[in-house]
Amino acid sequence: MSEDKLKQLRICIERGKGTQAAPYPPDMKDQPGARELTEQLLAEGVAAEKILNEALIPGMREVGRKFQNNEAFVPDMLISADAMKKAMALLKTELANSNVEPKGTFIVGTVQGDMHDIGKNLVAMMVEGAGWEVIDLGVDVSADKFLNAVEQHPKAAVGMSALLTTTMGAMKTTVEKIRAKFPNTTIIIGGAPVTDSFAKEIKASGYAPDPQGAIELLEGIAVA
Ligand code: B12
Repeated sequence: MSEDKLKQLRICIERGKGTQAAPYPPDMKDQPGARELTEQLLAEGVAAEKILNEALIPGMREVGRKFQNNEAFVPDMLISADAMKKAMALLKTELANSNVEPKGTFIVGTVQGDMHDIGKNLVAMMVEGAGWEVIDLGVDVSADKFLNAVEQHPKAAVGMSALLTTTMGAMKTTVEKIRAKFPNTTIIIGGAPVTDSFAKEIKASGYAPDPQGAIELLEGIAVA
């Protein structure tokens, strides 16, 4: 039962069906959308991580594959992203773990020139759920804005996301700017085009391919 719903949810993300009331896509009219299915799965006791890993992320991955093959276009990615956000808003409360002392502060943002925020939001949400205080600077964040946040929270760790090969350069500039003033700040990076060797090249503290990896990095790397 839950397996069918997970599959249906993955299709909703892929097709951009956010809610039951949404008129798009027409062939899914009146069917439950990402919001309703997520609500039902949570009510059935399915773990938020399972919903994320088995429905939401694979759904988005499929949209990306179609976009790459010219089978889907920017508007398709946008409605899928919107459906994903509707589901993620419901998972956020499940993943947040509010009544513990924060393990540290995590400043996160998508670098300058880059508007992709789904992966960054997931990382923020999971790190918060793991017990960190999260300061989310949003998207298109300049090096100065990152630096400013570190100046206000000098003990914080920093996470940067980039989804475009063209914005990876902004990560380098931002790391340099932070390191010039705060040489020991923990800086972790991620996003589809980013690699471990790129992290080493730009002198970031580490790279992780997913939110769980981000948590492991943050908890493995000592934060002053
Ligand atoms: C949705 C999407 C969009 C949406 C974004 C909506 C939003 N609010 O985010 C919209 C439509 C706006 C968009 C726009 C564009 N996009 Co786009 N987009 C995507 C798509 C389909 C999915 C991205 C996504 O959300 N994935 C799901 C999340 C969960 O995965 P993720 O972001 O990789 O994050 C995970 C990890 O990387 C990691 N992670 C992420 N951040 C961080 C940070 C840290 C610190 C750590 C440790 C880990 C980590 O954890 C996450 C969870 O596992 C990808 C294709 C793809 N498969 O990646 C293309 C893609 C990224 N887009 C692409 C392009 C080209 C564009 C545009 C230039 C298109 C255009 N012609 O206008 C614009 C650029 C706009 C801009 N300036 O940023 C290309 C990039 C190619 C490249 N190599 O540079 C891709 C790869 C599509 C493709 N196959 O060609 N896009």
